[in-house]
Amino acid sequence: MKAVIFDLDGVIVFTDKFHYQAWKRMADDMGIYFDETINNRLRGVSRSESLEIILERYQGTPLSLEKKTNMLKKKNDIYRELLSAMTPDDVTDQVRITLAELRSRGFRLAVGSSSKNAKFILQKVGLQDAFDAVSDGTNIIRSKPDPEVFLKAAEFLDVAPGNCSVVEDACAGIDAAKAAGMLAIGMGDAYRYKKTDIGIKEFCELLQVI
Ligand code: B16
Ligand code: MG
Repeated sequence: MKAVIFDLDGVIVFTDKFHYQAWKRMADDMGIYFDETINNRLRGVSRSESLEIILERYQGTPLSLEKKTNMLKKKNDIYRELLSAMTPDDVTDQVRITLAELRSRGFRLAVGSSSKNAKFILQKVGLQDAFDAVSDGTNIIRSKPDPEVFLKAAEFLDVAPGNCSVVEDACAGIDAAKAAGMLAIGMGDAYRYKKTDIGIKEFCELLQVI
């Protein structure tokens, strides 16, 4: 292994509570039922695909593309406002120490996130210099489970996909890592997933498994 690619939400930071609050406000305004179980289905999924999942419960007249675009903007405006309150305290010491130790062992580190807000989040939590590359929702056409976001990360790092590990919390992200030909390390929801190569319960276990 020469490189480690990290998913962001659910691995490095926990922004799903902000996604939930933002989608909930938008869904309530539209009279659409939305709860935490539905929110769990949005992990690792792009913003526009998330909206389609939420709209499975929508029973009104068909929505125009313009209306959907407005809904996505509204959700993101609320989400960014919530994100702006994040500080370096939103990253645990365990994560910071483990990242620094992996780097000192010579691994190249990247972020591989579906989010278009990834760089903003990294800056808010003071991790903008902790990675050698960031591949995110702004440089891909297809989101997870497509391997594009991880293949781009490997390309940015100039490391062959077969020499990369991915750390993910979403099953769609593990599928993407395997489709990219990478070692898939699963945490949280992905800990027991059938395609996960190695499950870890704590972030610092990376120092033993890589
Ligand atoms: P945005 P990850 C993902 O981040 C989130 O898990 C997912 O819930 C979200 O819809 C997606 O980013 C897009 O985020 O609206 O900020 O572009 O887990 O891939 O780091
Ligand atoms: Mg995630």
